[in-house]
Amino acid sequence: MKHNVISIVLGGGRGSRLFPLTYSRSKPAVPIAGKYRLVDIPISNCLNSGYNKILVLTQYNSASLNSHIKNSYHFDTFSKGFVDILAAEQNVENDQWYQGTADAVRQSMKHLEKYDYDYILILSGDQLYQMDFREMIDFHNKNGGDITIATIPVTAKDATGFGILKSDEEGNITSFIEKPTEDLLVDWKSQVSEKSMNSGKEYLASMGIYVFSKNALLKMFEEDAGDDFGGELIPNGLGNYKMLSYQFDGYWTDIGTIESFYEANMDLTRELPQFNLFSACPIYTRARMLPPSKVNGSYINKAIIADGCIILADKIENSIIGNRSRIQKGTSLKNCYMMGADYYESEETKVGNRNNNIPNMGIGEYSQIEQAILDKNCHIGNHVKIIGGKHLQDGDYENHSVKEGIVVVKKGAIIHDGTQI
Ligand code: ADQ
Ligand code: ADP
Repeated sequence: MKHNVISIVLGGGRGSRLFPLTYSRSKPAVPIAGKYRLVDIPISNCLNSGYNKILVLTQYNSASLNSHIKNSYHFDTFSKGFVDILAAEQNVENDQWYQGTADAVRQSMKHLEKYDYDYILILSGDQLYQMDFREMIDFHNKNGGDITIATIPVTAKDATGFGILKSDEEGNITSFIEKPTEDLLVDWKSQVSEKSMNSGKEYLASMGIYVFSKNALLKMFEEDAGDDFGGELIPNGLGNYKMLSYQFDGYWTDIGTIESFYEANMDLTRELPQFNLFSACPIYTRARMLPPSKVNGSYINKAIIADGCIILADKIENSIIGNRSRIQKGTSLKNCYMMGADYYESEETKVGNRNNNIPNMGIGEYSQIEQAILDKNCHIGNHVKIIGGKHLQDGDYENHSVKEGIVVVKKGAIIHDGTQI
């Protein structure tokens, strides 16, 4: 059945947990898997589900997000499709930025008035998964829901980071608690499949993916001035609205922190990754017209190599090499996500680099890099050694940060010959 849906992607607050990747760009613009941006995931899920009216809410607008959306998502005039960015704006009635997820949606409602829709699909901007939202909205419709929350079984360890709920046999949500502390957890186990139970996943978590019937959402906003869905509107609304749990059993992961972002990217390099990039439902992104990548004399294993790269490296293992990366001879990379570059340096620029003692963009000769994320446009010299791991202390330095043992080299950083991290 065809539903009239508007999708709202919550593009993120300050994105401080992804710092320094979000230092100069908004969270939805963070590059993932060598050639995509975080925002491409929820947008592609919407498009693959047949929903092409999409708003991306972001706390601050950035040139890179704008240009990415503008260059990636084109619709023909007859489809009425769009992907628009709504950045938090100060205006006469409101001098505050979005205070939370519900507040962000509430403030955007005025922009929706001009559209005809029955359902609002609210999505997080920092999750990796593939989901057919049509099935979720069919479920919502068939069961007469006011609100449907996509849910997934998680372990006790993970449960404290999510909204946890219980539902009856028909899927009606009977109780909900946002990010319960460990001591509260005992009371929150749910009936889950045998497979989930065997892997210790006995708690039903909200995936932060919501379907609202239009009138239910408008009424909720009238009745509840709260700023957050998970913290306020959902638990407060229990009993007054028909809230349903829609259990999802595919791969889903939150990528809001450096550690989870890194793990999700590294997972893609496995022989059989949990997230399928090679599916009939494509992840859309910007078509860049780059040349195919070129590799000379390298040993490459379990790696994803994006477009436009020139690789002379000695060895690349369990790594993602992003667009336009250049890696010189003798260098080895292991467990790395190199985001690549936004442009190629001209011969003139390279002469300038040499005169100023700056390594060219990319990675130089005989360097060794392990357990690291290299943001775009890095200049890493010869004989550089960057070895991430738990032996490193978390911290933020001029050219890099360390989080949970993962070294993040900042965008455009200049790492001189012989540097050791
Ligand atoms: P969290 O992910 O912790 O929990 P939150 O930080 O509110 O919730 O973020 C939800 C999404 O909205 C993220 O994509 C975030 O970047 C974005 N977002 C947050 N504030 C925003 C703002 N002011 N403007 C625009 N976007 C904003 C939520 C639910 C839990 C659920 C988890 C699942 O509250 O119940 O379990 O998602 O990940
Ligand atoms: P990020 O991916 O880090 O968010 P942006 O998307 O803001 O970065 O930057 C990418 C865009 O900027 C690309 O379109 C690229 O062509 C352009 N760009 C950035 N720096 C340069 C430069 N020094 N010379 C030419 N183009 C550049």
